[in-house]
This record gives sequence, C-alpha cells and structure tokens, in this order.
Amino acid sequence: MTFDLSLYLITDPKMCAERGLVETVMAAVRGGVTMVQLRDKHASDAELIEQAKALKKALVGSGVPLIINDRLEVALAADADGLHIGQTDGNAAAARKALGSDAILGLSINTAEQLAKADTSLLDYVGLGPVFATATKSDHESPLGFDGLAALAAISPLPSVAIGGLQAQHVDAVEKAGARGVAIISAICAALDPQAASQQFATNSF
Ligand code: TZP
Ligand code: MG
Repeated sequence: MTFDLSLYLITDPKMCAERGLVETVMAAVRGGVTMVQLRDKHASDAELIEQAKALKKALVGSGVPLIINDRLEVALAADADGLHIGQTDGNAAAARKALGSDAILGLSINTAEQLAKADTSLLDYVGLGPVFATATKSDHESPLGFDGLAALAAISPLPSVAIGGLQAQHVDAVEKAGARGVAIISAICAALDPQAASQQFATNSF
C-alpha cells in the first residue's frame, strides 16, 4: 500500500488520555498528519486491539494508514495497514510473512551497523533516530543530531522518517538531511491544540 511519511504521528497513551486517543488522532489528521502509529508499551493485546479497531474505523476515507508498534498479533487482529518494529522486537521476516506483501513494515535504526544488518527487502521504510534526546522514550539510544541523521539517510536504500525531540522548526533541517518525514509524539500529542500543532509541521514543507 502507498504511504506518505511526511508527518507521521505516533500516539502516547498518557499524552492522549485527557482528550481521548481517537479525538487526538483525528484532530492531528485534520491538521495534516499523513500516517498514524498506535504505540503503547504497557497495554494488553486485547486493549490495543480495541483501540486499533476504533482508530481504523475513524480513519476510514482519510487515506491515512494505521501502523501498530511492535505487536504483530494486534496488527493482524485489527486489520491494520502495517507494523513498526524496533531492534529488540520480533523479526521482520515473520512479520512480513504474517502480514502479507501489501502491509507497510517499518524498522527503527540508530546505527549504520543496524542498517547493514537489516534485510531491507522485507521492509518499506526505516525510522532514524533519535535525532535529539527526548523524555518521551526513557531508554532511547544516543542522539544522532542532523549530521548523524544525514549519514544514515544517505546509506539507507529505503525512505526514512526522522524521530526524537523534533519540533515544527526542525522540519527543514530534517528534509535537508535527506529523510522523507518527521515522526512525532509529544509535539503533537501533548500540544494544547493537536490540530494546530500538526498544521505547523505540515506547512513547514516536505
Ligand atoms: N524512538 C526514538 S525517540 C522516540 C521513539 C519512540 C520518542 C519520540 O517522541 P518525541 O516526543 O517526538 O520526542
Ligand atoms: Mg519497539
């Protein structure tokens, strides 16, 4: 399935709780978000399946794909559009086999070694980061900066999306570094107005 990495929203359960998960995501989509990833490290599969189904229903007709973080079983049960896996999550081959050739499959990358090891023929995109240190992911790897991002983007055979500590004013530098988009949690989910926050990212190019 076709996808547009330019403004990739990743949800955080706490940051979306007050407004509601679906409400936050749909406000962000109205603001220009092009992809949505459901990410919750602590929810049960059953809880995540329910949330994924609600999001999938809300996104019908928007053209915005729903990606699930880590949980292959959830992606399958909710008929999501794809799966994003990290370096320590399940393997890409099993995910591709289970999801089929049309699913969108992404992998997190922090180093050239990780990229060299990845079977990119199984993947559709890579997430490169963190660009900056961020409080959103307490166990993140060392920050790449824009130079590190550019170095990885240059050797990636796949389109890449940059992640980690990014704000609307960074979009230009990310684009210059060669990534195809920005992946955002706090700057949208924790914004007072997620629609307006998304609009700021969306109007800053890509
Ligand atoms: N992976 C690397 S950094 C990060 C993840 C999931 C968190 C990004 O969140 P934020 O709030 O956009 O910095
Ligand atoms: Mg992961």
